[in-house]
Amino acid sequence: MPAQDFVSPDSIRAQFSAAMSLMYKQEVPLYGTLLELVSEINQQVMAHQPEVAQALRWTGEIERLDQERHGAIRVGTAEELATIARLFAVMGMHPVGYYDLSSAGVPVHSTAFRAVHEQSLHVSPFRVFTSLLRLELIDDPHLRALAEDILSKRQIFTPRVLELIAQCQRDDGLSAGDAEDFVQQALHTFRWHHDATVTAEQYQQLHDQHRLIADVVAFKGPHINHLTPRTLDIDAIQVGMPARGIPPKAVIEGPPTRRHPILLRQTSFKALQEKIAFSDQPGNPGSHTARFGEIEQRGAALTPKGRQLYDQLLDATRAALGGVPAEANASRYKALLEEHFAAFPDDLAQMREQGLAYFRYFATEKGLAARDQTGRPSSLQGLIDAGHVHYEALVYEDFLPVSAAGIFQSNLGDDSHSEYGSNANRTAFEQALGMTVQDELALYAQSEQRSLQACAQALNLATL
Ligand code: OOG
Ligand code: NI
Repeated sequence: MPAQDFVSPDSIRAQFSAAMSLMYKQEVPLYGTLLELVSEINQQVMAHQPEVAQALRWTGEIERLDQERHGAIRVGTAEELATIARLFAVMGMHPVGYYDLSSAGVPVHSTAFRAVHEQSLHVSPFRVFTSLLRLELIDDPHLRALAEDILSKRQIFTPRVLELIAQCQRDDGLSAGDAEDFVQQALHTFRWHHDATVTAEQYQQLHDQHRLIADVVAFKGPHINHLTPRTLDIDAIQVGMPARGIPPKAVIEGPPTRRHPILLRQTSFKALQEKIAFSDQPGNPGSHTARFGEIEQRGAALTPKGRQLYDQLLDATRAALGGVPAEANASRYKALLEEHFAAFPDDLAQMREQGLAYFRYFATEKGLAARDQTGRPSSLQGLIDAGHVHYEALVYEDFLPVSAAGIFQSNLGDDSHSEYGSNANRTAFEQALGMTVQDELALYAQSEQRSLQACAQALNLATL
């Protein structure tokens, strides 16, 4: 088939993201309630804060806002991870970043599968935070062997999806019909399974070691454990959740409230208790808690310098709190966070001048009108000062390890703190994945560079 008859990976991703959202709404009705709340609050923000709406118009994010969401899965073996990578590649999603969660007591390491080019992100920013269980961190050899044995027997992909992945790799694309088929087949991997693959006793053993281990090992597949819409005002969401019957976690993860949001703020509601059937007692249901809801607010992508400042301020906040943020110290944590983050300028011009964030640059009407005039400014700062170039922060497309650990913990229950020490092992993760993960900072830098080039071209300048 000629390549022009293939559907673009971006469009397959958009279809898949919509299909996942529909499936999750049916499986977890509270997710639907959350979507309504988010949409209401987003409309209010756009109506009452025209500068926010205007910024979203410049960057085009206004068009992607409604379809913006991320999900998360946890896989059990290297082979599953490598095949998931091939499945996501069909949709133009590539592994970006390495996250070590072991230091926070969660025996997994992770990456985010997402589109990498701003044009693709514009079509569909759908991302999946994907974690690989680290059985090597479990010190009970009997249990490790049990888990390995159970995992080696399962097949989380349908035969047809495996065929379509291979076909796409061979032909370098899928036709519209095959793409539709692919989306439907791929959905099966992420579905919830009411039937556990283990006996009640095995489930208990896995669960006693760590609830996460039971969640990964005891089921037929890596059910999507949450889908997360993007809000423009997470504080309003946090306050608005209880009235809708959604109990929020105690604190919002990430930076404090700001006029110009940075990185990522997240909150979630507690995981649902769901009935499951064990393999040896189908008539006597047990229960499992895994799936939950989450909301995110995205802000500026930070440069290495900005990120270092963020990490430093967050560490200092936590050190001052002297413990993990929870129900009992939530308001003190919030106050400490605000106090410490006063050192992070809340002003786009300052953030730009100090090299704290990445930006996107646009030629303005005024700049375009003056493009052939002699004597106009030719430096970036000069063009900005003259109103020939406008800039907005690049949106952060990734995740944060400390926040992710907080999200994990909030739905594992506060009682389940485990110790695994710090065990980052990016090489082992990449070996399991079968490829290297991309460096998110390089991606933002490239994106910024492309916008500068486009700007220079539009303004008839050799370079900027
Ligand atoms: C993933 C938790 C992390 C996020 O948004 O930081 C996450 C999980 O619970 O599997 O989704
Ligand atoms: Ni999440």
